[in-house]
Amino acid sequence: MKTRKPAGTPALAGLLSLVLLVGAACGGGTPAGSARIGDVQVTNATARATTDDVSALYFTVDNGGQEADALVSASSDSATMVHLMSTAMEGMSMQMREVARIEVPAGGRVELAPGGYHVMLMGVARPLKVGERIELTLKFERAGTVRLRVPVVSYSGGQ
Ligand SMILES: [Cu+2]
Repeated sequence: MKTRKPAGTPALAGLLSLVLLVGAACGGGTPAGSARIGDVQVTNATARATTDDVSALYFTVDNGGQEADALVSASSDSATMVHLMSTAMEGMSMQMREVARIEVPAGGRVELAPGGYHVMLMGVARPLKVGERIELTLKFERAGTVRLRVPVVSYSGGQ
């Protein structure tokens, strides 16, 4: 059973949500490597420090909505080419393939991680060093486009 709130409460709640919205827009409450758009939450984004002009980005996507969504493209001003890719064993070797979309089920989670899905950067203009942050824009089919700042970290092992 829902109880009726006192008359003054809705206005106060509205004001509070407005304050939260402004805070989020200024990036005040959003940690690096995280962003939210609609029902989609991106967390723990990291970019691989470079030794050449190639890098990979990894992050977690949670879909809190009732409808399936999908990551359909990514872009960054740090690289000339940005692709969605999967890594999988094919025969005896690990193969990377470009994918058109990465599905995020309703109420579900997808992890982009070494050895699996990742966002590949090619033609990285200048070396990405540990501790700096790069800009990343992600486009989701339903939720829309979100921009985040991604910390560069050191990884060992394959992409
Ligand atoms: Cu790749």
